Amino acid sequence: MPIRIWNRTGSKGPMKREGAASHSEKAAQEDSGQWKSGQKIKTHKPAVRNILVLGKTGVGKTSLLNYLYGFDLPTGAGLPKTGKGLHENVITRNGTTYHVFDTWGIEADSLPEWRKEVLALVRKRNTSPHISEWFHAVYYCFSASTARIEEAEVEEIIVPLLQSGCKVIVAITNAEDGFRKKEKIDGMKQYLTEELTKRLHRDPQMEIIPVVSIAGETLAGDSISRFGRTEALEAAQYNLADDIEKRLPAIYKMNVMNKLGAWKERSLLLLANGKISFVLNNNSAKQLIDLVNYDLLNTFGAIDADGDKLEAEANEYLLAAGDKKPMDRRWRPEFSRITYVKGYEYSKGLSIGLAMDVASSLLRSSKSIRENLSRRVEKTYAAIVNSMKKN
Ligand SMILES: Nc1nc2c(ncn2[C@@H]2O[C@H](COP(=O)(O)OP(=O)(O)O)[C@@H](O)[C@H]2O)c(=O)[nH]1
Ligand SMILES: [Mg+2]
Repeated sequence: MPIRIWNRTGSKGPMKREGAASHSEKAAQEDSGQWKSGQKIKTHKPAVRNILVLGKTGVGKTSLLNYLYGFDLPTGAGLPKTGKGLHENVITRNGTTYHVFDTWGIEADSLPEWRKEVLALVRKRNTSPHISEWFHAVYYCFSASTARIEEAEVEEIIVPLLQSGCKVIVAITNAEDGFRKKEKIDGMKQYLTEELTKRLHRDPQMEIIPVVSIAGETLAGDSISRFGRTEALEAAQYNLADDIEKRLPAIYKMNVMNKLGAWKERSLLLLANGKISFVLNNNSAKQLIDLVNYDLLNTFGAIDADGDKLEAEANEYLLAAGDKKPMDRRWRPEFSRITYVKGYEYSKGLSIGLAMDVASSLLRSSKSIRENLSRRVEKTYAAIVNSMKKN
């Protein structure tokens, strides 16, 4: 299991919100940079939106981004198709910074490869403890000119994205009037909705928006104007509070699992290799288990510190977004803090039991002691993890 080490330096100060503030209170808080609880916040996180655009080569991804965000990125077939990947463009509008990720190189035959890459990237960013890394919306483009929708695009990209809680908007590009265009667009909408409903077993709740990103002329000489910008931008509108509420518990949980997993690995290693002596009155087995328990307490401490940090960051973002809804205090899933692994005590010192200890010690190999202790570690780990699964 990969172990994520979170940066836990930085100020530790959970900014708990006491309750919802009214609009005027909120304004006052913003002016003074204070929460209702009176804790000062020095820096406001700027509003950040991360937008990703996906779809096969030539469907009009780059043109859509130019239209929606006012970029001037080169489009069209004349472009050298060098390499594959993501290209990040940044623009600030009304105090919000948009990081817009254009993609290129998705040909039909490279879909499986792409799916893996794109989904891994989206997952990595969407589960980051840093809110500024989350993707806020993904535009998936299909062109109404070809009206082609590959099953793999739906099944292997859009469905997993929706399942992971990502906001996906389908843009039907090249939506200008043309031969049987309306029929094609309606057909695409219907197909997508049916396929997604079938696969998700629910209403996909996904907006499908026809767009014309490039002004032009029809063959008959009529001019075509662009459209769909307002709808496309509105569909990507984003409620930070909702998103935080949705994502934070899972991210916190993942960190708990990673930290506990790391503790288990360290403990098993220690129990497999730590010194166990059989000299009379030796407490080496107990010392090993003391180390394991001490490490577990430290692990709980680290989990709490990470949780506080996550909460503090979320609150900073909520404040910057002018949100007035208090963060639900129950966002941190509870788990039972089993504070010790019961130790096998090889000897209790000079006591009446000493003779018996010595006798039993001769019967126990260090191997069986190690096995016994390792099992206890596994059991403790399983008990803690199971206690968290319930909520
Ligand atoms: N008529 C029309 N042409 C478009 C539209 N969107 C893109 N195009 C054209 O389609 C071609 C491919 O667009 P591009 O944005 O480079 O596609 P990408 O490979 O997905 O980034 C370019 O020649 C664009 O001018 C549209 O809505 N209407
Ligand atoms: Mg492009």
